[in-house]
Amino acid sequence: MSRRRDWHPGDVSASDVTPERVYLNRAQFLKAMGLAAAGLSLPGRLLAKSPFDTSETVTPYDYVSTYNNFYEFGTEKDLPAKRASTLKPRPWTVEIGGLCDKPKIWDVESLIKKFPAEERIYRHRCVEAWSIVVPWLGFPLAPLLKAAEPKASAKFVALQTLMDPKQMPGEKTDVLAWPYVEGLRLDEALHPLTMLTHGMYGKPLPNQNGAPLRLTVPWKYGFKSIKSVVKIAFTAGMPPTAWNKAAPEEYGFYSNVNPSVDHPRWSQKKERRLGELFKRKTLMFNGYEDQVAGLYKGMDLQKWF
Ligand SMILES: Nc1nc2c(c(=O)[nH]1)N[C@H]1C(S)=C(S)[C@@H](COP(=O)(O)O)O[C@H]1N2
Ligand SMILES: [Mo]
Repeated sequence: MSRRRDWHPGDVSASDVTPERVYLNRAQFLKAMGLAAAGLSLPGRLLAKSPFDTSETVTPYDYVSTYNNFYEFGTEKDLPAKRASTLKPRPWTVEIGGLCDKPKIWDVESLIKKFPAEERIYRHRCVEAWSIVVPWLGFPLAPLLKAAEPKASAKFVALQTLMDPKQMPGEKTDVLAWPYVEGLRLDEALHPLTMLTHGMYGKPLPNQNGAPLRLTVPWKYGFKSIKSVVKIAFTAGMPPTAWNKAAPEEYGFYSNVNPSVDHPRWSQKKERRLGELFKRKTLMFNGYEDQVAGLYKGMDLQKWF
């Protein structure tokens, strides 16, 4: 009997699902994604617990799909789920360019076919001090970046969300400078924890969670995990980021989860896990310290917040 409470599509608040049940759901997901039809064997990692999984309780699907930050659909948490049906996640292309030898415009379908889907259960900590635990489906960003053959001068990666006020009505307002942009240092982007995600809870990603493809960087505050990505570019300098432009004294470029660096307007020491009554302590690097602390060796994380 697994100690971990688990999810399954269709009854996502259920707990203690058997490994067989998880297997079936994962197999069904692959079938739905066309992988079984394409004659590909099921990647072993989908059938077992990933070494990247947290063993913490998965947050019920209803929280994760109805309590969202996605300012392109409004600034209230309930609005993305109500309004994001105007987003058309197919057809969709993602351009990989900038300082690289093999730039390419990928169709999202061919990306998903080329890079095998993995399920990973990650913690996600919003800078607003709430958190969730989500079974994402996606693939590590590193092989996609390497396929573009970045030049030696490439030190950062800049990412951009779709700019289309018809599909994303919030882009008609001036709450942020659109399109939403984000960035990572190249070594952060290549870290094995960094994923491009196209599904969750065994199903394709709902629009409000960033369909068809969003970044997932679990040791950073949630706003680094940019949604509905259309462009990824290698750059020499630190790229601008949407929240840093909006309030530089509140949101730094790195934005690593760090309970000892408070936001100027609130503490970051604790967080509310959606669905739980009592606050829990926020962990350094959101609990991924063993994996990522080496990236920031010798850096003053009070300065580089
Ligand atoms: N394009 C875009 N990406 C975005 C946001 C946004 O407003 N626009 N919000 C960010 C914030 S603040 C958080 S906490 C997460 C929320 O992801 P979720 O809705 O899947 O939980 O998305 C991030 N990515
Ligand atoms: Mo957030």
